[in-house]
Amino acid sequence: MSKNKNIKFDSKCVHSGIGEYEFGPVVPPIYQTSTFKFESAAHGASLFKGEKEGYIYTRMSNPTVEAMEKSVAELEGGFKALGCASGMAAISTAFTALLKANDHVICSKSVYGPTSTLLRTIFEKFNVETTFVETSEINEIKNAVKSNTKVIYVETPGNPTLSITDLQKAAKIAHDNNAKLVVDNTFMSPALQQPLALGADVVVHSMTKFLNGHADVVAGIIVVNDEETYKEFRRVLNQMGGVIDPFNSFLVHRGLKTLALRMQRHNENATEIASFLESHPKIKWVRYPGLESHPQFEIGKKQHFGPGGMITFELKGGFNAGEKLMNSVNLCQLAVSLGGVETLIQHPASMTHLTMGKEARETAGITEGLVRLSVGIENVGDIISDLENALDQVMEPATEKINNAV
Ligand code: LCS
Repeated sequence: MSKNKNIKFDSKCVHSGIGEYEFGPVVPPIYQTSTFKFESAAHGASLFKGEKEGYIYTRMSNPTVEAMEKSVAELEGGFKALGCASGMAAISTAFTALLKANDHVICSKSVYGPTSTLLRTIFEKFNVETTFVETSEINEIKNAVKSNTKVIYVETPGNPTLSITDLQKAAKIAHDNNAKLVVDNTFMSPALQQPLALGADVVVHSMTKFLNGHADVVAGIIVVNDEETYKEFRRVLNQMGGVIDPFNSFLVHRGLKTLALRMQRHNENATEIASFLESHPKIKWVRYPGLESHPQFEIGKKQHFGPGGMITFELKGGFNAGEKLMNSVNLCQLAVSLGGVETLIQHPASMTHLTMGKEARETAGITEGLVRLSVGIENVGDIISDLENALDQVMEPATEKINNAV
């Protein structure tokens, strides 16, 4: 806990997780070591038995990792957190800890492609069945519940459709049926959405994105609400082995200090860019939680502390026009991933969501022409002129011209 429990979120970003260290540094040192010396054989044995507290081996725990974990747990309002090697390591560890053969999972249709593929291929191999539903339609969750449903897994806003699920309602369905609600909070970060306070049992993140914020780390985290769950997840993570390393923990912890500031700028820039795109004649539709045209705008308003930095849209000219746009940007970078300080643009159907397959993409609303923008913290005027110039390179689609002429 921070020295002052009552400080606000932006102050917590700066101060949380920082303890006392030799020589009094204000930043936790990087304990770049795989192992820790014991005072004696008996001391080593007592650490392994759990009779004494202390560090043994970095896969089990490490002070630099712990400092970052404390910070994220505090920002999410959770009991404790477990740093993982990637977002996918966090997600697969959470599923492994919560599921056994013949269990059933309900998962949002619109999730990061490999999350869907993980359930469809690897967990299916172990006889875990998954039903994919549009979790923004709360009745679809309710109707999918079976007697063996153990996990309701929600990504909100979903990647890449940005559909928003009412977490309070999803938590009630989970708890009425003895299941756990697991929420991927990657797209919002705890600065904009705190699922545990809304009833979720477990939060996962790709810290590769907004939490680290600088596109220079691959990392993940799981946040849990109670000691029993923490112990079980720690045991599973230790055995599966997908832990974060001290240097990446240090970088993420450094990134967290500016989380509140960065998210504020992501909100401001994306709000302006979403309006610009929505009013542009070559754009067919725009999806952004801050636009009133978003189908779950009201849920977002209630559930979020800001609309976030992610926008999806489709050009009237479909995929070909989107491709031309992506090849014509200059300041915006054509790359997957998201949540960094730089604006990124990508095409989910041929990139991040390729492995899901066409059918799963179609039912999730991931159209072939959908383009995803992760709005950075550059000057918003510069981002808009880059998009404007790129849109100028896009030809008017022939069909649109005909329609307009009629
Ligand atoms: N959850 C969400 C919502 C994600 O967007 C991603 C990665 C992951 C989990 C997995 O995290 P990782 O293992 O990569 O740290 N999303 C990506 C994307 O949309 N483009 O590239 C990666």
